[in-house]
Amino acid sequence: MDRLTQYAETLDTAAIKAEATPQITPVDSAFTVEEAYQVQKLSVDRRLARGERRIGVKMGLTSRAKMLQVGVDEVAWGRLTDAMLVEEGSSLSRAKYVHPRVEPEIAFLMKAPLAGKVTAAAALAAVEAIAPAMEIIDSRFENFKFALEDVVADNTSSSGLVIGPWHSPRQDFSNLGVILEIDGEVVEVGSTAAILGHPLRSLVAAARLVAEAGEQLEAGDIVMAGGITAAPNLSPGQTVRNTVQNLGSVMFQVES
Ligand code: OOG
Ligand code: MG
Repeated sequence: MDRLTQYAETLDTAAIKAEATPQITPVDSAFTVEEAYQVQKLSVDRRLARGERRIGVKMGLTSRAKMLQVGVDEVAWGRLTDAMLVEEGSSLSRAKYVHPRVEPEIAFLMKAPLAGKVTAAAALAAVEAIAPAMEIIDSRFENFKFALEDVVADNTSSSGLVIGPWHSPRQDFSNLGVILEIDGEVVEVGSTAAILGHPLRSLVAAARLVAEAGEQLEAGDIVMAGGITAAPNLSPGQTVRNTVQNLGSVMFQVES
């Protein structure tokens, strides 16, 4: 088995078992970002071979707050499958994760394919709807510590997503207030402007990055725009809610 296939298997198994695995880059200094994206694809292909279905992509590290929290300052993307969907208003089990965190985000629903170098106007024209959302991220690496290559190989820590009510994108969503609450207490506040200055820039970047991998955004795809604030840890018993100005809110609970 070649080393990239080996990394993909290790990361996929770590996710299934909810057990942390050592970082790759400290022992393989030649590991490149390009190879890391190959590992990501190999690992998600294992999920698809088990019957999971591709539902879209996620952008990561699109805000200063996120870049600072994990010490990686380059935008990255990952692949989403139906098994990662957490029903809005439902409970997830803490035991299925290594060390989960939650990010307030917004999501795009695509109505047309999009790929390559596109303008913001073209990206907007391909959007059916926008929604308040949360991503549950769970690095498979020990201590939630990684370099860019590691986190890309690990499908950018993707673990779950919760989507709130869909709204028309024919509104100004460039600077909407965002409030993340845990058990009714405000733990993070921000603005959709934290996402690269405008969330549409994240969609433009997604179209370019997936095209570099020979893929495209499809009609019906969900695109997660990226965390707006730093991501707090999740623990059993919590009720977590993200409220986005004009878009309403989205919530889930954490069980043991
Ligand atoms: C990497 C994934 C970051 C986001 O929205 O910025 C991400 C991580 O923090 O583990 O999903
Ligand atoms: Mg995210």
